Amino acid sequence: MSERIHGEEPLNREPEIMKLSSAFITEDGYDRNHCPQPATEQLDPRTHRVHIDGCVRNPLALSIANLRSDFPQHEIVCALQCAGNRRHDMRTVVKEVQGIDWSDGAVMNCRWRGPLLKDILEKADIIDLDAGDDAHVAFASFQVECQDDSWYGASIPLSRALDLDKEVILALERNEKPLSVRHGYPVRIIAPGLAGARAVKWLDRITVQKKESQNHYMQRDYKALPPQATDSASAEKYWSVTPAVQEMPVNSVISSPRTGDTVKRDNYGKVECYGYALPSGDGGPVVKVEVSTDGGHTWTKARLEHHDEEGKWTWKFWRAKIIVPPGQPRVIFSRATDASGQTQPDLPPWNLRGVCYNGYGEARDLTIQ
Ligand SMILES: Nc1nc2c(c(=O)[nH]1)N[C@H]1C(S)=C(S)[C@@H](COP(=O)(O)O)O[C@H]1N2
Ligand SMILES: [Mo]
Repeated sequence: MSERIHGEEPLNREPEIMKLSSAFITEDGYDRNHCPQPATEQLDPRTHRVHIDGCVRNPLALSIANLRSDFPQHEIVCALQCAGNRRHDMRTVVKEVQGIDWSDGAVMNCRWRGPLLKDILEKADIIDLDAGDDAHVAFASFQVECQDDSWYGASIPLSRALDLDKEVILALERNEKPLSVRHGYPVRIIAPGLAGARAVKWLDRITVQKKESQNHYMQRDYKALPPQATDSASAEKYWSVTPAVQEMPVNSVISSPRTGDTVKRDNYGKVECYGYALPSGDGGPVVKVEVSTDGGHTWTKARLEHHDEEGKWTWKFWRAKIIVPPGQPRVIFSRATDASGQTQPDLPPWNLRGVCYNGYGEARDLTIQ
């Protein structure tokens, strides 16, 4: 097995799942782009500015040096995942969906470092918006034209941006090195627990405003449309009334064995399986993963691997040795539960864009020897 390249221009790829599941901190992370990557020369850290504007008394234009030196640096370890992760499962288990055929590698668990968005907004001095839950902080990158819009943008609720516990940062570093161009150099948003689509790369502008970002990728993509939206035409009337995906759901994946594999049992008649699990929004950490070999009737607890850097926002590796009778086709399911009590359903509602799929992790069509 190898990495899966879904497209070169723009670059969309996911690493090979066993490799991805072999290190707690991900070096080779997936790439998800709605636009070509900006040219490296274009991203000059000496001239790059992040503008802070909108409903603020003190608009700012911050250089990379400002972001690094004028604010305390905050480090978090968190998973970043595309809302389209596991779309392949929704397509094959339920029915056809629109979008890149992501398997389960559109996620990375990394160490990110940079100033807190909260500190920057405080310096910009927010004016009382009087907009309640509609108040949003919008992020924009104007560096390159996107496929469905001329720029890339997203927004998150202002309340989340100002909540210290939510740890939203302007990341300058990934895994103790400056961001690579691929992952958003010189600065990107990292909003733990939220869909990757909100983690705007090559960040140019932060705007405090009374409504969501009006960018295409906030308004007409990354939404779990109701099942009545079955094609692009019938989806039309639902886009404006369906909420944008923000928090990601609890999830788990079986990294080994994989669907279609032939597996030899050990001397005790057992098969070893392992994978990763992800908490819901800010409901982490994952506290339990179970596996089933009888279609979900009975479950066995998997062992959760401890890692020194684990926390509320990180993924969790799990491992189990389970008795599976010889023969085929055999199926193994996994099911994660997080600290907030959220548990994976067997099947979430189907949605046209195949986002937020979190049905049981699965390995099907196994031949057990
Ligand atoms: N400027 C910009 N930011 C972006 C995107 C993009 O296309 N352009 N893609 C978003 C999506 S949908 C995801 S899932 C993550 C992917 O981040 P990565 O490429 O570092 O894995 O970036 C987000 N930020
Ligand atoms: Mo994404």
